[in-house]
Amino acid sequence: MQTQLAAYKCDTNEAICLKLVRTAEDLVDEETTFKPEFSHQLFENETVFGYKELQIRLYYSACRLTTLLQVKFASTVADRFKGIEQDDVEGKIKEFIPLGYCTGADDFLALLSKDATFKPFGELIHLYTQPCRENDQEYTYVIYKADMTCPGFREYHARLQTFLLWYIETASYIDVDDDKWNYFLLFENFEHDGVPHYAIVGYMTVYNYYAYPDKIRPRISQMLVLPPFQGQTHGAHLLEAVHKFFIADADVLDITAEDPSESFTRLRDFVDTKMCCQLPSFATEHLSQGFGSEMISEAQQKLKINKKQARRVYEIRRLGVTD
Ligand code: CO6
Repeated sequence: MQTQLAAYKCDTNEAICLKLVRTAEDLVDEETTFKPEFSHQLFENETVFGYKELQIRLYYSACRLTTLLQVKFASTVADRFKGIEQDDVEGKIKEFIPLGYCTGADDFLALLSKDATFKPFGELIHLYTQPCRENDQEYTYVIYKADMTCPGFREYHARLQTFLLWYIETASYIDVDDDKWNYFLLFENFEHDGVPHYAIVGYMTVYNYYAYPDKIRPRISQMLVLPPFQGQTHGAHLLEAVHKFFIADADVLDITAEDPSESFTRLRDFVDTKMCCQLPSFATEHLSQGFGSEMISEAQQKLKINKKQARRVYEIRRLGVTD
């Protein structure tokens, strides 16, 4: 009996299928599916009980993030063993995603055409182009700074933040009524049927902490580049653009990060080192003289990088020039 029941145990990291849908074909294309890294915030031990061949489809339109939720399976434990119930998968997911999602593919596809009229929220702060890995075509990427006063952004953010659960181990939803939050969103600008579209690539939330006596210390709280776009330098572009946005603000003392993960630390080291390379005090000829006060003050004043991080950059630069 125990082994028969064990066959109804499902790994939720495998069962959950995520997608960013641009065209109707994407809906049935296995190649566009990606999986969570974590699902423990919803499912204890990242498992659910009671299904065979469970597939939890959580698909989003690439621009508006119109959502489709479908729970598919071959059979349930109740079909075979009377009196034993399966876990309520849909009920659990419903607790975490905003209302208004579709459950039928036809409804979802009918709404997909609305992606053509989607425009990013807020103000454009940076733009860059990059060749696409697959077809070598140049793509344009835009970074916008949004806030909760932008019409529709509150609802859009509620859909966007659902991705955090799958990729940041300790992620939690933020209090969007607190106006000290800054939102930076990165989109890929592509053409479909001659119409420009803006597909979400990633985003960052930054909280404006107070710094004595009259300054702000922005703290990066959440950063996510969606899996289909990871490892293509978009994270570096987003982090550098946000950093430069705050450098230009005279009220900002320095920029910090909340509980940085290993991958974020690597990214920040790369971006900070790249920026510090442009400072005279970090020039190769000064590195042999050790970590000096000139480095600390230049990094602080020109780049709003604090002493501890400036020291890390120095170590990285020093290592880079050591035979
Ligand atoms: N040349 C050489 N190397 C580069 C370049 C260039 N031009 N640009 C970036 N890089 C390096 C960079 O240092 C990274 O090094 P490795 O990881 O050792 O390969 C790497 O290339 C990737 O950089 P990329 O810009 O491609 O990063 P990505 O777009 O994938 O974004 C990420 C990084 C961590 C944001 C993303 O992978 C992600 O969203 N992961 C899941 C969620 C997550 O872990 N978020 C961070 C946790 S939240 O810590 C947190 C403090 C808060 C914000």
